[in-house]
Amino acid sequence: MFIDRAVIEVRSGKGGDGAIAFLREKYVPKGGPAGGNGGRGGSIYLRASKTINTLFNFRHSKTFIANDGEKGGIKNQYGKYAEDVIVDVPIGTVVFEEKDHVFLGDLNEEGKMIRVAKGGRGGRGNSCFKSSTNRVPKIAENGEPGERKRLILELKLLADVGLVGFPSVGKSTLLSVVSAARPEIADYPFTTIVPNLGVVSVKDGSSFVMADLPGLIEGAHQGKGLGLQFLRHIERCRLIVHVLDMSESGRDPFEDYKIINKELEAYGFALDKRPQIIVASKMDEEGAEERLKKLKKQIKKDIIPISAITEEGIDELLYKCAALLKETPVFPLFEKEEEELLDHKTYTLMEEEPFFTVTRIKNHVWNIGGEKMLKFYKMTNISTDEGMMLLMSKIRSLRIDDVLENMGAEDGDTVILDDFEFEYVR
Ligand SMILES: Nc1nc2c(ncn2[C@@H]2O[C@H](COP(=O)(O)OP(=O)(O)OP(=O)(O)O)[C@@H](O)[C@H]2O)c(=O)[nH]1
Ligand SMILES: [Mg+2]
Repeated sequence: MFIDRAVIEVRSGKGGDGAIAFLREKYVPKGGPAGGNGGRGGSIYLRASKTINTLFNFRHSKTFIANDGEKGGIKNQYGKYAEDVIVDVPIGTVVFEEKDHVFLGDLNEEGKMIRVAKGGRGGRGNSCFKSSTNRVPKIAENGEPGERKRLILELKLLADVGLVGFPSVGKSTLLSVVSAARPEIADYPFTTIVPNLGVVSVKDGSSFVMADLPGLIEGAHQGKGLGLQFLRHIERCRLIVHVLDMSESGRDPFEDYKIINKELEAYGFALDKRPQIIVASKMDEEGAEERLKKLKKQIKKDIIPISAITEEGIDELLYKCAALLKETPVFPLFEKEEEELLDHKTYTLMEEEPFFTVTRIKNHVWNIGGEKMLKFYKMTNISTDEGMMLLMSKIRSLRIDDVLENMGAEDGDTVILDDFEFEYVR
């Protein structure tokens, strides 16, 4: 069975809570704040790996969980961060978040990784806060919660050549003749209900992968017949072999040809722009020659006549496929790079005038500015612990740490907001 779609759940770890602690030293009467930061929770990554060929192992909704970061300790001890979890998936897996079907990435190259659930940041311990009015704060941040998502994994067939055509035109038969694949063959429509793959070795020494796809009918792009599900599989084929039935099937091959091409075009993804080889099948049947003659006048393009029974035209077809593949690049499925999309959350806060700005003052020192942010700061009484907590939760909800991270801040960097200072925590 060929499984090409799976739903999994991923849960990244929560950040460890920051600690509240004080140094008590003999000759320092009050001591200073000394609560350490919590460690970052583990993230979850998907990685493309050639060691896996199908999504079979993900068949029963699987859950992947990363650990939480450790709590911060006393005496400024940092909590330990949790290890990230890396899940290997087959090359060619495309990842969507189930909710709203948001595209997360295309794992189309060996070793490529995408982060699908981000580990929560560790909370700041009280030693992080330095203000002139509240020198010994008794507050700490809790760790940021982890993310929980359901993901749809889709593996598209990585076939070079896709056989398309109406049901029963002989697609599976052709695949069985040119490769070791053994698809089901019968004279009723929709015999093939899942795609079959075969490796074709051409006599010139080259080889390619051919996919036998379920038959298409008019309206396939709207889901008719086996429809959409299978148009999806053609997306990655670099070359289309369009099979037309020359037997006395009662159908008009020219009509078939036009209908299928219309379906491909309507589906999008520039399918209609892929090179296409037109094949006239079942040439051993009576009357096939006449029908081919007529078809050639109608289509006015090269048509390769073949018969799976006499093997007429098979070599010619395979040579033609191999030659065209050499000059046909892989088609990009999505225009956007996933790097652009991954951290998109950070940039959704933009108003006409940003609430805050972040500037690098010098190495490891950052300044938060912006009129609105400064106004908020001035109106918050951080000489009380409650006030300071309010300020920190504002900083968190604005995702200022994420912006700092994107700008290259490092763990322990100093962040200045007017006369208040705190540490950046990774
Ligand atoms: N005479 C003759 N019959 C053929 C040839 N190729 C296929 N057939 C017959 O055509 C019928 C349909 O063949 P399949 O290969 O199952 O057709 P298909 O295009 O895969 O059909 P679906 O899977 O339903 O889309 C079968 O009865 C085959 O034996 C051929 O070259 N010559
Ligand atoms: Mg078939």
